[in-house]
Amino acid sequence: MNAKLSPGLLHDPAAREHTDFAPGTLDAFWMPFTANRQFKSKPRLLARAEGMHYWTPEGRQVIDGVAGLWCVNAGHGRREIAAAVAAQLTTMEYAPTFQMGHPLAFELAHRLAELAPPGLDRVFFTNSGSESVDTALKIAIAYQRVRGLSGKTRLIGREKGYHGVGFGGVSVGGMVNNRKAFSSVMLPGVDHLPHTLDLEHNAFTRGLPHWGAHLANELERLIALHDAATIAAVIVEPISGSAGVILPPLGYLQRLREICDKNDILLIFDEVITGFGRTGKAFAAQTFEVTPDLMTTAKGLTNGAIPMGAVFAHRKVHDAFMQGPEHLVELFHGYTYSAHPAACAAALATLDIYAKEDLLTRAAGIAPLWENAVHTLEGLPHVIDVRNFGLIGAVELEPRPGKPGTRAFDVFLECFERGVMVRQTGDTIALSPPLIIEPAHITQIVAVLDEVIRATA
Ligand code: PXG
Repeated sequence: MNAKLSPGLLHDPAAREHTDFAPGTLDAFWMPFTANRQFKSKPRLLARAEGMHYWTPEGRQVIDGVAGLWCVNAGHGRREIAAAVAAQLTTMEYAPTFQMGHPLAFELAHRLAELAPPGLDRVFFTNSGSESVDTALKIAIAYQRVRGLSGKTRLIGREKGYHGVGFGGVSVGGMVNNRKAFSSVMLPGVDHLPHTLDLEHNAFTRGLPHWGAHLANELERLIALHDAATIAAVIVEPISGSAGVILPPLGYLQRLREICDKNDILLIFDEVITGFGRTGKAFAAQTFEVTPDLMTTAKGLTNGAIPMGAVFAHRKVHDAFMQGPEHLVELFHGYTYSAHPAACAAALATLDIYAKEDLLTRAAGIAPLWENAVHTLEGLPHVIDVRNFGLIGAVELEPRPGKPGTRAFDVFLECFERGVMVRQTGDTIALSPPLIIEPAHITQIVAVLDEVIRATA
């Protein structure tokens, strides 16, 4: 190892070789969703990536069990994406999309509309999942207003839901740590459905649980409480990711759809993690055969290479806005970087890879092998549930008395030491590997998890 790495040297390509930091080098970066002081006392750095793997600065190979953060669906280091972005940046690095346009934005929206569930063929671009969620919530409320139903402003989310970190997203979200500091400044008029995680009835179910469809009927109770005339939309993740992989019971999403239809309420699917092949079709809406009115996406849209999100709107929602005088702006919403040219180039190259390599349906083929592999972890010490669907897996561990989350965190750390990157949330280990995963990778990931769970007290 060379001299200690100091802040002024961080830009140096040779920095990749360093893991020995001079005091203060890591201080300035206030890290997101991270125990900053703990991390900086023993940093875990990634310096390079290719295919299914990351490499640490010391050159240690780590298999990626979580596709970065559920986003690198086509695997790492895809040269086609890098080349498309580089070419776009040298041709035209930026163009506004407010009262102007550029060809890639229209081409991308068109390509996405072709992939989308039936009717969801109008696309609004954002830069992240959080922005997609807040955009969809605003579209839902504005949609009711343009129809003359301005009393329909209430939003219904779900306990344990994760919809990003905007004020709209945390208000409809249901993860207490993301909410409690902001509880007095949340959106008004929000209520929550109960979550569908139930170990008593469903522990160790393979695929979708059989018990729990009736939990969708709680929407009828909320409607009886608030009245449908006050409710704009219901938002749920078809499969919750951040809360530790919570699956929809069989028939649950269909039931939500029926109740929304009966009561003239929009249904929003947050497909930020389920979109782009994670469940075995392009979108979970297609896998579960339930079509929402609005669908939020991000992550896999650009394979994680450039930040971008997209909200898919049903044509009926979009067309409701296209009524007034034609010279007026229909929706007062948008971002400087909506449909950024470099992001569009990355997304188009990503869609080409997905098509060429059949990645959007690949999870369906490999899912049985994945399911069998992750369910071998049943019966290990402290394992209280194993859940799976498509190329998603979760192992829930019994919390240590009085120290929730620490057991799974220790498993996460030790897996990283042994060359496997997993994700910890509460006492659940979540898995969502790149969709290019091969059987040998599955064997390796599960074998290391098995060893580490056995070794973790
Ligand atoms: N909706 C859903 C369903 C998400 O999973 C967001 C919105 C927000 O996206 P942005 O791009 O604003 O972060 C997400 C994000 C995890 C994990 O470990 C999941 C997310 C982010 C970080 C970690 O499960 N999902």
